[in-house]
Amino acid sequence: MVIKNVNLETVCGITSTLPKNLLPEIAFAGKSNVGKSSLINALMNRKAYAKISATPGKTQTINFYNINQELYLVDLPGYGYARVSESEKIQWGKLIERYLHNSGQLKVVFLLIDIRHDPSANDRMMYDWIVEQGFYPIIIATKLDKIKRSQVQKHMKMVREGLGLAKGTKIIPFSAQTKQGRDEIWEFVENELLSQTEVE
Ligand SMILES: Nc1nc2c(ncn2[C@@H]2O[C@H](COP(=O)(O)OP(=O)(O)OP(=O)(O)O)[C@@H](O)[C@H]2O)c(=O)[nH]1
Ligand SMILES: [Mg+2]
Repeated sequence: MVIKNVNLETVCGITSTLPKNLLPEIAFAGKSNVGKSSLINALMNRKAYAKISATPGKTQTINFYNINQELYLVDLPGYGYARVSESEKIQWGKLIERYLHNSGQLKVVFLLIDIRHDPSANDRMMYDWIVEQGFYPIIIATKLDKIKRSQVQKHMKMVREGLGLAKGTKIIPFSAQTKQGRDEIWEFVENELLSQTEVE
């Protein structure tokens, strides 16, 4: 994908009306601090257009990035962030659910998992939730640069088994630092959009 322009077009909080976009949407879900915003920056070839932070809970809204007037990359709020109130967590959950349930343009959902760690109960819940909404999530195993190359296969297996992935579910290892996996993600998105247009 050649990035000509990017624009943070819509920001939705818990009380916002979600936009009725006409362009296809590609969403990124995952626990707080897993690297969603960093991945979106890498995909957009921008250093820090999407706000990233070492403090979890940075993205508390659904952010729609318009790419080339062709599609949207959608940054979802991170879950599992300890330092917010229970009621706030529930409201974010409802916002994400409302989005997954109502977007007519959502074509691909990526679920990000930190390659270093066993998926958590929240990760499994998110995976099941996405599947229940009728999507086939693609897993992105983030922070690939943090483990030794010799450990990659073992960790991918841990992620696959920890989430109880449906057979054939794709896992793409990715590093925002080295950009490894970036081209594969764009290739997947472009192929998916092409094939879905053909079916319609
Ligand atoms: N080494 C390394 N660090 C990463 C990578 N991706 C993200 N990080 C770091 O992890 C931290 C969190 O990254 P974010 O992109 O803000 O994570 P997020 O998922 O958007 O977090 P929330 O907005 O809180 O949900 C930052 O300090 C990033 O620099 C990666 O691939 N490699
Ligand atoms: Mg973020």
